Amino acid sequence: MVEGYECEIKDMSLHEFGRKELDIAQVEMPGLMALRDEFKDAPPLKGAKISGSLHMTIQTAALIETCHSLGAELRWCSCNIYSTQDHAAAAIAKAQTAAVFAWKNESLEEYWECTLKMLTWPDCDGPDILIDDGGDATLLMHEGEKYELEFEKNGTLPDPQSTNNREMQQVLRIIRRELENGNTKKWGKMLNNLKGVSEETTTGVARLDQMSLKGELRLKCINVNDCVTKQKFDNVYGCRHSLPDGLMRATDVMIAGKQVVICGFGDVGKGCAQAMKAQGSRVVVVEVDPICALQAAMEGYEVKRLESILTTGDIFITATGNKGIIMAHHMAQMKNNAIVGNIGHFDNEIDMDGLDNYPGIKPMNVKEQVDRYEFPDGHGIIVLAQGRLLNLGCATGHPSFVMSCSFTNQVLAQIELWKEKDSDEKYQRGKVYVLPKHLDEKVARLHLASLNAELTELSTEQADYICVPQAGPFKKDAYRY
Ligand code: NAD
Ligand code: RBV
Repeated sequence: MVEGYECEIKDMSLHEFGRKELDIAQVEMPGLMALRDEFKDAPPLKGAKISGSLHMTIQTAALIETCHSLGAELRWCSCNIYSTQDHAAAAIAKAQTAAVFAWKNESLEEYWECTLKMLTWPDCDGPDILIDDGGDATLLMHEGEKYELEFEKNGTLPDPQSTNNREMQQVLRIIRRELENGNTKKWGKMLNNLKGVSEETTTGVARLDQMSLKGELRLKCINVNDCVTKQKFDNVYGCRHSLPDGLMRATDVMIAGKQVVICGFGDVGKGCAQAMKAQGSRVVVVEVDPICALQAAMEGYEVKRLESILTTGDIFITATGNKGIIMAHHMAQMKNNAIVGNIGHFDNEIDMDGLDNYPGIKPMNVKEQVDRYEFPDGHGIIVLAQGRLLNLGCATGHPSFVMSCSFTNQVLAQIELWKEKDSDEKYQRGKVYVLPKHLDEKVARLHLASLNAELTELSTEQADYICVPQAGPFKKDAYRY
């Protein structure tokens, strides 16, 4: 590991490569570049200390440097142990546009140590605003405060062995160590100081909503995922691009002709199914929601239960954001060399523990992020990225153009939270908000020119006739796109 100006990365010598790719990416990220230009004379994030937990990729580097150019100071880590692009981390560390703690192939212990460092600012209580992807940083702070209150009440410390969940063991280990070191108010003070969080992904938003419902959420939150220009672009078209990218880089398998099973036909599943269909595969969808199941059927996909296609499927992809989707006993019944991968945020969609502990199982590493598991009868399956999101584990995640849409929303959310830092009128702690539609339309507008798209304008008569303002918003909030 290279340690220096507040960074822990794999290899600083990769910085030139990272910078070259970043320069190319910026041309593909017109939304972010437009914000840099719009606010160049009055940087709206001036004075803000931003902590970020989001895949440390080239696209994220462009997000970091946009926030930096808008006046923020940043500390960053990845939100997945396999998703960092080491040359992106090196470019940021070299330019010192953020303190970076991330490398590809972290252990779980390293991952949570990086999260701790990203949240711990020298000489103050913590960050002013947070960018989170999946909610791990938010979780650490809230769990931390919970145990601080317990400790204050009766001196008890969290016990990492009290749970079988390997991630939670690390969370509890870190919280315990901080308490033992006398940092008994760290997380509470951090939460009090924090002006808010903007959350990137479906699963992170689900976590925030649950905490809010239970009255446990301590932060003002902006749900970036539900911006139309995020959810209906990144989740759909991003995955449409990066699922086949991950599959091909990992296995180079011929997708045409194969039976591909997509579990979950939400936004991500829709993009995945489209990509597989376009490759000439026969797509089968597994769904629990009758509306999504009917949508899948109307798109021409077969809709089946997993059990019905276990022995015929060639490629199985989970995209549900739920847990326990493909279990070890399912994998045991699959064809020889069936490929199993997940593109949902967390690694609990595929039962990796069950597979690792399957009686007589023989795991064999083929290459980075590709493992073959052989069952006692001699047949095996190929698992991608150990069940973690394969588009970022086996490939480089979504491409720049679509991430420009997502990240322009992220920057707008950060500007909002910072602008409203001294007031509780617009945003209140414990609640989750979405950005107004006019900003969503602005983000889309910023991306049209580089695709040579010509936008038609409404006449005043037409605008009156359909009852919308001539310059938008063009749809009601409930419109589904
Ligand atoms: P979504 O809610 O739109 O879709 C999930 C779908 O899964 C729903 O239609 C739901 O009915 C279905 N589902 C739930 N449980 C199921 C089960 N047991 N069997 C079959 N189907 C089931 O969510 P989304 O926006 O599509 O996101 C899915 C996941 O992907 C989330 O974890 C999200 O955070 C993640 N995500 C990943 C990337 C990436 O780059 N890898 C990008 C965007 C989102
Ligand atoms: N995602 N980021 C990238 N290239 O940086 N690719 C995908 C990238 C994000 C995407 O927004 C999704 O919601 C989230 O990763 C899931 O962790």
